Amino acid sequence: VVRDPWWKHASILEIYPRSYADSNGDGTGDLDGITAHLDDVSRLGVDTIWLTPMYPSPQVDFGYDIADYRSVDPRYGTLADMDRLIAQAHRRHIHVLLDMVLNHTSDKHPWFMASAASRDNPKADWYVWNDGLDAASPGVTPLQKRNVHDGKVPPNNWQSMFGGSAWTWVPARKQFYYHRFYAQQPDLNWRNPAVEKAMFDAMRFWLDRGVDGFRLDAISTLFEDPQLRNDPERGGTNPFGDPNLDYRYSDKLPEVHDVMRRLRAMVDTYPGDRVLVGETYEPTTANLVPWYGRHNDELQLPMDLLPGFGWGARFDARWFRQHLQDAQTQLKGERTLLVFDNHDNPRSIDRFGDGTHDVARARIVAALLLTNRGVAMTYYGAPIGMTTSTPTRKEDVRDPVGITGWPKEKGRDGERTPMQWNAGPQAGFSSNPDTWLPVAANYRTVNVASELADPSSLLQWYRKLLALRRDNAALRDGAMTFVDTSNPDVLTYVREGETPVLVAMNFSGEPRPLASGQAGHDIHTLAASDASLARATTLDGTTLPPYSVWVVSFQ
Ligand code: ISL
Repeated sequence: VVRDPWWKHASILEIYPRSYADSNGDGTGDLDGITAHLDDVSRLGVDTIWLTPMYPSPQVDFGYDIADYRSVDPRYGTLADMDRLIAQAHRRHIHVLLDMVLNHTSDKHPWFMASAASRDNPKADWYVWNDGLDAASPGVTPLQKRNVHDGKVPPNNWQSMFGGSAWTWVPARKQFYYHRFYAQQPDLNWRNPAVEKAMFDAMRFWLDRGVDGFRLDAISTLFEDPQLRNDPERGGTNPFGDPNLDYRYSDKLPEVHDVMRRLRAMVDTYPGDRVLVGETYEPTTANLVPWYGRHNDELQLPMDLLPGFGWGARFDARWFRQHLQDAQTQLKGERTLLVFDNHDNPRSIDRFGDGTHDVARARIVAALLLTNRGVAMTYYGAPIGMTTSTPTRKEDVRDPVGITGWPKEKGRDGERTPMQWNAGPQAGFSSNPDTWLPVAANYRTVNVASELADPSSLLQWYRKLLALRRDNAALRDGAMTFVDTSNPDVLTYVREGETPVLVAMNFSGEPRPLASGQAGHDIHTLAASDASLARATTLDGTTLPPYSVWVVSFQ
């Protein structure tokens, strides 16, 4: 018997260490805080945690600017704490994924400090350096002209994702370096084999310590166009006041797939089915296909971020039916990894809510996430319905994206507020009233302790669906068959199996009849958002209350 690798059925919880649990009272979360809550992770019912970066870092981008890939930031603990976290997680059969930032390091990483010191040092070619152009040369764009040093401008119009030029001048080298993100996040030069070796060695360091895989940050951005061509302007301006660019020449270059294949081969030398999850922002399902690799030899789990981001995802039965169908038909049986929530985007409860039925709609989002055939990923706080608490005053903003982009772009603090454990001081996150971001105002009702005590809470709904995903054979692995496929309001599918399971979701604010074409079976409700559904006796014609979900097995 060949058993599926564990990750094919994983339920992953993203944890933002700064915000999960503060064990030492400094107002910032830490590793011991996470370890202390592993029983809560088990109780929720996920089997995998992904920690966003906990490595030593100046914290300009809250850890996505790494200064040492083989240690732990003292604010979060020690390497011994990390070893204990991994061991304690494994004792509970929880897998641990770490974040791996391959595109860039911190500008305080010793590699960059050496590289920036002169043009001839052992690390001189580890980053993307360029002499620039004479400011007076023809074709120089206005954007380049904002960045003149010693009569030189950057070689092209590339912009940082976080605003301003993507090139920063270093007087010691009389050259610019490229940074897709903040200037404090210089891009590594992936055309230099020494860089690849150093980064793979860093990953081996953690694989040897027992981590079960990595979430690869901003993975599409590793390579830049060798000719450094100008990105085309798309018209209009972005929230930072710069022209909108199409990131054609610094994103998704084909070379990244060669690295992914070598990386996968390296990771596959380890026992225990280690897994590579990718941060792959793609506007369509078809665009995700290349990330799996032509021979399934790249990422096992590229993230499908469509539901978690822009690109037209709507609280709409038709949109999600199409999206889930695309995954079934286009991904050749590979697992999807739907992402609704993460540390970069407003929480889905707010994006898909209407202000009145937010929790009811969140139950549907939970059902979409947890009853589809794929790997599920949720974000800390989503299962209790934590909301986005975006700062209303510039002086309260901590995310530099919000500081430079204010007021059009308010940054990502809103989705990173402290975890709400209970109704006590600081929501049980910290003993210190001075938490790094304020606790959201709704913590007295929206918290783990209150929701555990309430059988009708969103948390109990998540727990129920997570348990079904784990224990019910059809939900775990069964093919998805969509029924009543032109219904504009009700999304219905069957997860096939010896005992099939029907999932029906009414996206509308009106009652709607279920049209399953499955009348006459013996039925057994597995989960129902409304008591009336638990009493239903037929699969066809049963009234689905507004914003309801029914998960029902039949024979
Ligand atoms: O945040 C985004 C959309 O809301 C993306 O543009 C995001 O900046 C990009 O996908 C990369 O994100 C990742 O790398 C960044 C880091 O700031 C993000 O937190 C991380 O998820 C740089 O390391």
